[in-house]
Amino acid sequence: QHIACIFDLDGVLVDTAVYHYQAWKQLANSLGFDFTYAQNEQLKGVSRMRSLDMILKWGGIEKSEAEREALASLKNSWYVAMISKMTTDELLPGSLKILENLKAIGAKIALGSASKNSALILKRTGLTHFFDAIVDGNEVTTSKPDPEVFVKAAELLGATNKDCVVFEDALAGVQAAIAAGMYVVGVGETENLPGAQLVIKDLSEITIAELLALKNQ
Ligand code: B16
Ligand code: MG
Repeated sequence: QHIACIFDLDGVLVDTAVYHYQAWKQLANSLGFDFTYAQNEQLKGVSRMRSLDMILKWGGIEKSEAEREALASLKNSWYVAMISKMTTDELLPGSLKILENLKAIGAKIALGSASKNSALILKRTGLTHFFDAIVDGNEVTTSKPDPEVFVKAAELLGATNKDCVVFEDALAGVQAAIAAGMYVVGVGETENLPGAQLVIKDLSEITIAELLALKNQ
């Protein structure tokens, strides 16, 4: 099958958003402020340093470059402590099944994530072996909505961009996939993911047959 699938990690395959939220909240609280659930939504798919900059702005706080590096490391140490205890129970609905079914038809599978912690998360949740290529925050210089992460993933898979289907829960990720000329399946709410060819609530809502039809239309 001439189909290659590129999966975002947080919010598509695994439920790590709650841990990012807890760790950022703890950091903001330690600096004497808080942020809302709606603000937290804006952090999805956004890199660690950009997330920190947004949070500091919400708190009306300015920090030097060195202080920002230290704060980002502190947040990450709390986050890593949390994800180190993750289990396969934290896979989102349909993740395992779609990966198994794609493997069964010989489709190529890549990860395209902004996270620098993807290796640990994949290991803890037992997903590592499904991936023919892994591109995450350690490999890219420009973050989503720049298409770099998905373009690199396609290159590693030996697939042309138009043969790739990207699964994304963040608007920046949907925009990145469109910029790469790929098909996008949004995971979440339609109103949050304009531009996606199809939006599903979670991966249990799509079959391989539907996926092939989407790509061939
Ligand atoms: P880390 P994704 C993104 O992962 C998350 O959605 C975002 O909340 C996080 O800030 C970013 O990874 C960086 O993560 O701090 O672990 O490097 O959705 O692109 O898989
Ligand atoms: Mg995501």
